Amino acid sequence: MSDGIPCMWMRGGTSKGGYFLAEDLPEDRDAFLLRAMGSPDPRQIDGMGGANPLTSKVAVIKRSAREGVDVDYLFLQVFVDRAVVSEGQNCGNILAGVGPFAIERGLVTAQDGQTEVRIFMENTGQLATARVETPGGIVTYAGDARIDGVPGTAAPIPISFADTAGSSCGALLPTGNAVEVIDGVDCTLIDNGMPCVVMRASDFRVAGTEAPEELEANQALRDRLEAIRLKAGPMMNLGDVAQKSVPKMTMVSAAGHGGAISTRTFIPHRCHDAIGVLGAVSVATACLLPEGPAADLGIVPDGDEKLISVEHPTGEMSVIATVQDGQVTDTAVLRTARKLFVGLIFG
Ligand code: NQM
Repeated sequence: MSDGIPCMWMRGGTSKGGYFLAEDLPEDRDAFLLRAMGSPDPRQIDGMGGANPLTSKVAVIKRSAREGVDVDYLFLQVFVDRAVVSEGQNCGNILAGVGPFAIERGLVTAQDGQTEVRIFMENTGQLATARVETPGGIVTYAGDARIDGVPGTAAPIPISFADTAGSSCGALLPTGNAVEVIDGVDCTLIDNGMPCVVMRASDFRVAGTEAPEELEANQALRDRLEAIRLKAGPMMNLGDVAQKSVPKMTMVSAAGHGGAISTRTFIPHRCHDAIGVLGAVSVATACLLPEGPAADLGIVPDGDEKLISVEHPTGEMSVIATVQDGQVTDTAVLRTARKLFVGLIFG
């Protein structure tokens, strides 16, 4: 066992994980993180991971050398049951803890009231801006904001994104089409911050409103989704995705609770209890396309600034999309975060 290294454990949005200063991580980073999380093991019993992809996450943060940027954030997905640490996706939930962490670690000077933190997301090369509550120049995690999928309330952390189209796939619609037919299923292959395959739930003979456990227990459904995913990967310029956590597989149906659309998302082998932040941004954007499963089923408001409520198993995620000349230019979401502990972690 190595000497411990400094780590902050945080809930970011509906995810949870370890936040590290880049300079603190050892050279054998991936081996260290696998040991720290307890992977590979479905229970992660020998480590800090929570036996779910959503609680087996890492943020690596450093002061940025880029103009107009405060910090660089690299997201790492530590696989639960495989010895894989992947830089191959971004995470907009863990992102919610990056601003508070950067201030607490002295990388950003807090203002009295609120502090804006400009974050370069290294996985995809884009900028996010988070606003952190800092009364008296000190980060506060307590507040009145509520996000679905997390009990109670916390300080609001609004996050805005610019230029996320084609973050990993090179273009919003990497094949140039709003609809591709894969294995007989209409698919929108889209990337507005997260590569997603958007399909009608009804094409899989499910309602799309089932509990995640029920969908996970449906092996025939999982097999069909994985077969489509493996074909979609190369079409989306992601190459062979057998060992990757993208693209995400989202089945959509008509909204049932006053939102724009209802979703059930495999990420890609577990069904998300909610939906990822950038996953929701990508699905909301799919609702605004001229055609496709989400465009057909989604109900979106008029105007250039659209509030699109993406329903998921534990509530909804509101995405505000700014549209110019028919293109989504900026998006924003509301998240919260909580500091859980600060200490040394052993790998
Ligand atoms: O899409 C889960 C999450 C995510 C990713 C996943 C995320 C995002 O909920 O931006 O936040 O899709 O693997 O943390």
